[in-house]
Amino acid sequence: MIRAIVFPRVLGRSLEELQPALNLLRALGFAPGNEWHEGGNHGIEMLAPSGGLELLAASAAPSVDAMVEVSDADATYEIVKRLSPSVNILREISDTPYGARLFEVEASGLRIGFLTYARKPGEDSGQEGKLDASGKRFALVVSRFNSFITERLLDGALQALRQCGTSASDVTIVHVPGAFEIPAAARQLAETKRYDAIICLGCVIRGDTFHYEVIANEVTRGVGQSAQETGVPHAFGVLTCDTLQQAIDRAGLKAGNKGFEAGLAAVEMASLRQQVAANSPQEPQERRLPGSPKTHKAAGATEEAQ
Ligand code: INI
Repeated sequence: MIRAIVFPRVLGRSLEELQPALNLLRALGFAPGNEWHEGGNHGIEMLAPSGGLELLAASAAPSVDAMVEVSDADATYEIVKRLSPSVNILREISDTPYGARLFEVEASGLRIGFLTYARKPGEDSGQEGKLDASGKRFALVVSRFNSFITERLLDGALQALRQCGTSASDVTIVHVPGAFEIPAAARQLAETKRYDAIICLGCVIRGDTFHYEVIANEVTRGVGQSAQETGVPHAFGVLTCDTLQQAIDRAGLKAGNKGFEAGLAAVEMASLRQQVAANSPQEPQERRLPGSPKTHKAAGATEEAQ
């Protein structure tokens, strides 16, 4: 009946002293769990999808307090390196004798190892985008309606882009009046083909909005349609909430920051798109002058004017 295990660990006396470790764990996708404050003490759970205890019979204590298995230790290492100097690399990434890729870090006195086990021969986990945004360009469309929420989403998305290696000159920010206007602006940006992904940020609150369903449906449909018809990945960071409290929670407090998640999704999808394109054999393209007839290459096909 065990559902989860949590290791309580004191990393300091104030919340500020936890920040480097919290930033590290958030940057890597740990989800915030319960948070408590009592008698000057604070606890913040950071949760992984699964975990376990490792019991050791050994002559020395382990070099780290926790070991975290990740899907790609090399990509994780790239993210962690950018968090320096608040995070110290204790052991550079390298192969281990037991066939894993491993590195170790320290933040706020907490020592963590990150590792990926090598794949067995013939094991194919499928393609996956990398959280490496270097050299990629992103456009963010942010609605001004409920701006005290959408500006927090924007901060979260920009933080995700920075942590994945995007330079400021590769980021374009466009503001629109409300969520309803997001799809049109996103589409115009996508059609320029200048961006590897578009990040859409907005906030629709049922409590305040008589036509909530109309706007929420339209922005969702419009962003999806723009992604499908332009082929450019669009990340959906538009909050559709029942209450203002829900919106506040999803824009940086209890339930994380959906803008940050949208930023990571944009980076991953931009990378995946590049990988899929690189791995797909290209149809030989015929050069055609504007207005000249289109030709069919299939055997026996006749030439046909467009
Ligand atoms: N726009 C939002 O982004 N969120 C809302 O909650 C909202 N409400 O409450 O109406 C909202 N309305 C404005 C709408 O998106 C358009 O900007 C407006 O209708 C002009 O086209």
